[in-house]
Amino acid sequence: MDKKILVTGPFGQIGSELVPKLQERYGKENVVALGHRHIPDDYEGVLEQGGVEDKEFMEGLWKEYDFDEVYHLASLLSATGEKRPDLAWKVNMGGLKNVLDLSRDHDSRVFWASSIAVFGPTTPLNDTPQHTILEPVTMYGVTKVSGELLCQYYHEKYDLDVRSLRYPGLISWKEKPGGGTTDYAVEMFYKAIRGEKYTCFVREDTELPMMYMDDAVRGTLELMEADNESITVRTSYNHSALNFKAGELVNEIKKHYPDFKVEYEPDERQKNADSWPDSVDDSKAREDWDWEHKYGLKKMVEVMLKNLENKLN
Ligand code: AKB
Repeated sequence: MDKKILVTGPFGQIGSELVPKLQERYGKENVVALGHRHIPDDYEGVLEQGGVEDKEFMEGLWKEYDFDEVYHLASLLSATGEKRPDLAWKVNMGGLKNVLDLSRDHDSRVFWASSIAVFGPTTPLNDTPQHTILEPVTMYGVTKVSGELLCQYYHEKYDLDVRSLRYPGLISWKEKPGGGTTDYAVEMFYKAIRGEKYTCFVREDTELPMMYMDDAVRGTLELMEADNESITVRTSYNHSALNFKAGELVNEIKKHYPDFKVEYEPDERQKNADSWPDSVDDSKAREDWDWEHKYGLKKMVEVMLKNLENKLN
């Protein structure tokens, strides 16, 4: 029998790339996209519309489709979460609780998106270990740490098969990120190609872990396909590829666009960036389910520019 899959947040930065991959693997008719407000005109596939925090609505979905797998991506990100902390709590925690409860009751496998935002100023800054101090200072980070503990609790208490990744900043060209702190890394590419000056909202020396979207999507699918026995982390895996300072990314883009100009005007998002690690140790993911990234800085910039040039021209 075909696998039925639910994707929440299907039209965001990750979802818009994950959904086509899932449709290819499992058939368009088997992947249900749960959209909320913004539904792209060109989406082809099964669509439902509603909020993840609405329990009755979510119960109705499970009754109708009896999902085997859920990719729960819907979330407010760090910058929006600071503007609307109550809403961030409601959507991020309410949505996850509903997904975990229904998956427990219907025996669905869950993927949930966590983030490097679980870390905070007291976390070791370099090569941040898998098991370490988690004292985030953003509401987004607070919801991600709480969510990780809830996932582990459901696994321990109810044997729920829940898997998760702490995504770094994700760099992609299909859909722009929205409401995050790492968004500057994507915005730069748009400005460089359009021949416009970029005003960067973090300092030049701000260093963060980042990843090209193809690696992130492949990692997500590989984690979900891994044998149950090989998964030893039920909070969320550190997931890493590359890390660079904002100024280093500018220099790499300048190799292709020498006239690209950037000025730095840090805003309130600098505080979020400063509270996150420079680099993350993801050896547990590499040991447990053979995670391997494919894109370093040079290759990521080349591919990103090529794809975005095609898209914009
Ligand atoms: C954000 O900047 O909020 C996200 C994240 C690191 O989770 N991209």
